[in-house]
Amino acid sequence: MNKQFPATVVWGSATSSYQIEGGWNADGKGPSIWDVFCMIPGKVQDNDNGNVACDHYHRFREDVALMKSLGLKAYRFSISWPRVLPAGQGAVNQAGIDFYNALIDALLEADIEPWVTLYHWDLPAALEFEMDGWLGEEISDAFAAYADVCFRHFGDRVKNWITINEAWVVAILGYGHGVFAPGKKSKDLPYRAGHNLIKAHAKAVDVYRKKYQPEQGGKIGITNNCDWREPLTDSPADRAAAERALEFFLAWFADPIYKGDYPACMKERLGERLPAFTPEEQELIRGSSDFFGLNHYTTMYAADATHGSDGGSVYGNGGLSEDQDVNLSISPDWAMTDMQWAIVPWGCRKLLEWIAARYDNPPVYITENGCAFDQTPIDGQVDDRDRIAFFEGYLAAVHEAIEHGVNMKGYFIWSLLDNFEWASGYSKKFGITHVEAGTLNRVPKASALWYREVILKNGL
Ligand code: PNW
Repeated sequence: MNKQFPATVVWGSATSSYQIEGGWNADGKGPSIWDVFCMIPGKVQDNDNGNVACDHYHRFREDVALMKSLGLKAYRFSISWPRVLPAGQGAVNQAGIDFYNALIDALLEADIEPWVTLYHWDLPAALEFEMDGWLGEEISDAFAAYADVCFRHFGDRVKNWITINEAWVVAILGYGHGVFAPGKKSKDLPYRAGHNLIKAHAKAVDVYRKKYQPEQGGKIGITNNCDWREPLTDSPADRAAAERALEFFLAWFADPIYKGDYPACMKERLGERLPAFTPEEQELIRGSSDFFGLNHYTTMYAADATHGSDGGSVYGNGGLSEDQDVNLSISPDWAMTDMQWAIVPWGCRKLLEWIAARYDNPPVYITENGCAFDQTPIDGQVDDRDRIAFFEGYLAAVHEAIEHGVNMKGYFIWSLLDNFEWASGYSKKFGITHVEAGTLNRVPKASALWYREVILKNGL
């Protein structure tokens, strides 16, 4: 990586609470829907669960020391809602507050900027029972009340807030394909869940802006995920299909926030199946993100399927493909990660340029980019050249996007630690640090040391 990035780019790595913390019932924490989902035989590969995970709840000081040794300037983590509010609402668990206070203080002590996600999928199980989770009318207010607790306790030191991580995954994988908690399979529920996720985000931002931002002076936004969709051929039909696929993926959530409403093509195709915002809701939602958070992993070809969709693949696909009339495919020439996600750096550049064009060049933070590869440590060292090649490619693409005028502000590697990869359990390893199952010893991979060089070269 010989290219120089603007000195203002924030360099970090990311994790999420359920994937690394463990301590699933420690010190008063309530159960989350992922705690429960993992108990159901067959939902997660090898019936793995996050009960212990990387034991970060007990070992966070070691992990912060590791981050410091890697030269990270920023660390994105998420707060476990049921650790702070065991029943999802009402009584606060002081031990949960103490844990995040200690983590935030340790990060600041190490000169690492905390980037805090409020919701990375571990919904309090109580709210699944009582409010029907993200399908319930009351859930957005419950989320805003939880966010208020976090701003109040942590906002004096946390200046970068992300409300919701990847509403698309929550809606499509949690309520459409049912492969993630709460495991519902439906053609209509994803759009209802998505609607409530957007409202929850906007209400939390409203609380922050009215009650905390003037005094605390931080930024708040949302992180959405999107793959790139490249037209399979140059035909107008395939080009339109690729555009439609991007609209059903990213504009579903970004259009309401940047333009005040769902994309026209979704409204036309879904009709009554897509809930509508009231004018008051539109007012609250429009402009509700101080930055554009983006998680990006891969690229697929999109072809028009107006005359018959192949239904698409379940995991890592573009949503409910029959609603879009899009067929997705990949090129046999593309290298693949262990997730079977294609490595296509130019797709990242094209996506960044698509976002800049559609949303008037907002400040963009790539809050996740990374790859799963499994390398065995040899003499306590991991030589993960595939991962280094991946980051070389994607960072070069990001650099090109900057040269083309994209307002790129930050880049976070997913992930700091090998961790619990949701329905794939511990079988997929995204970390730049190897965590040995059983012993939980942390070994920085070669990519971590390579990343330190990139940061040193580009840091202030
Ligand atoms: C993201 N898809 O998940 C999450 O934010 C992380 O928690 C996760 O570990 C990481 O990416 C790697 O998977 C995704 O099917 C899960 O397109 C599935 C998809 C995308 C992102």
